[in-house]
Amino acid sequence: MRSWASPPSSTAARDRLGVAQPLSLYDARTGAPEPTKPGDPARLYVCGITPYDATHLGHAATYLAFDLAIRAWREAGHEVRYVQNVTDVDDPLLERATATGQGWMELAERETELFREDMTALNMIAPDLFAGAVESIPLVVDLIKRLQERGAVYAVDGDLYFSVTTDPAFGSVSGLSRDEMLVRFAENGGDPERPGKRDPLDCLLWQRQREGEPAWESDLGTGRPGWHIECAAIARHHLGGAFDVQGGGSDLVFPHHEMSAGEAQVAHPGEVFAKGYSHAGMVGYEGHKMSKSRGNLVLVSRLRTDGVDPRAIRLSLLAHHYREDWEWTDEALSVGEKRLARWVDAVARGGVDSRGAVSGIRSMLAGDLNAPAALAAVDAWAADDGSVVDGAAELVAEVVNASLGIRL
Ligand code: 5CA
Ligand code: ZN
Repeated sequence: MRSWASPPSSTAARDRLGVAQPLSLYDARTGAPEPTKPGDPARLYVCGITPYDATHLGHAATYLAFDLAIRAWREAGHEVRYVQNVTDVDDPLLERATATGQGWMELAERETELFREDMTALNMIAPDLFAGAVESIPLVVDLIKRLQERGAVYAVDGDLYFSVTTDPAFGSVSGLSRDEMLVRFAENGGDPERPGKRDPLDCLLWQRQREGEPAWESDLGTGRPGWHIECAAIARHHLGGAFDVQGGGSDLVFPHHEMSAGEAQVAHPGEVFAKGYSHAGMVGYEGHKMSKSRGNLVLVSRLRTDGVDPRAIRLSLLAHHYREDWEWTDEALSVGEKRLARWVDAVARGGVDSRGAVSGIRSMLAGDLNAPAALAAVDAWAADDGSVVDGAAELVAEVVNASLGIRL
């Protein structure tokens, strides 16, 4: 489907400062920051929205984390290929459409368009490929057929399941115990109790048509794709095997990222799905994870309608390390607004020698995207009222634009 217009990619900072340090990212499998060693291009897949209530600040925080990663890779001299999906057919979307008397396609299209507008306003680098689940059904069917050839698929009342025991590496993404997996699976769309399954953790690949639900004809029968296979198929097809980073929020570590990796790896033996698995923390609001199902949302579009500068929203999110779980408050926004005003003012005024500050920003971001430390480096520069050095403010503005995505 159509992506959004990416902000212009500027090489000004790189031209003046040379390439930045290589990017390290925390990897779920090792539980530690690991140096990324991207090929040419660096290949990134980020799990996209299920478009029934877009875009809350939790979504925005997650996409911002990976926007920073792309910027850090670019500053380190890499080209980046970025793929993001849209889960434009799935249970929660269909349920919301039914509950509100809307067509599911119309709902998905409207919320996806709002998401594009929000991402554009927030200056987020656009995916090179923005792939809907519906348009990707042929890829899903092909991947399931490969799994069938490997003996990894069985049917329960016409629904097709992935047999997790066929994946010798199953569990290596999340590192969870089987008991923890069972809990998380039940909480996140899984069906451990369903009679007829070989293993309670086996996950749905293809759901035969249910009355009143959309379905597509295929060699697998008439039905629709399961969730995990959607990302496995889109990522594997458009990025190839062993791509650099699979990203999303930490709510996706299990089952989603574990299952999609397992499915892709069993279908393509000997080839890892992703080289690294990177997750953003959960943004909460009013004591709970911000979520469409709970309805405790602060929407980016609502803040924009209220006249909030999207740069201030971005700065409010950047004030928290991407791996942290944190609570959104009005105070968080006002800190962002004040910081934006101070930075704009400092750049307009001119500033002290900025070479230390800008190398600080780039190295903080290269080290597992430490945005709060990068903001502190700009704060310190902006607060220094020593003698003005020609060109210093322009250099800060270039680096803040290239690395943090804030145009001053
Ligand atoms: N369509 C699937 C992924 S394939 C999905 O999880 N959609 S979503 O709309 O629920 O979430 C979109 C992205 O935002 C996911 O990467 C998810 O991990 C992340 N996300 C959802 N809620 C939050 C939150 N409260 N804080 C941070 N990130 C969140
Ligand atoms: Zn996904």
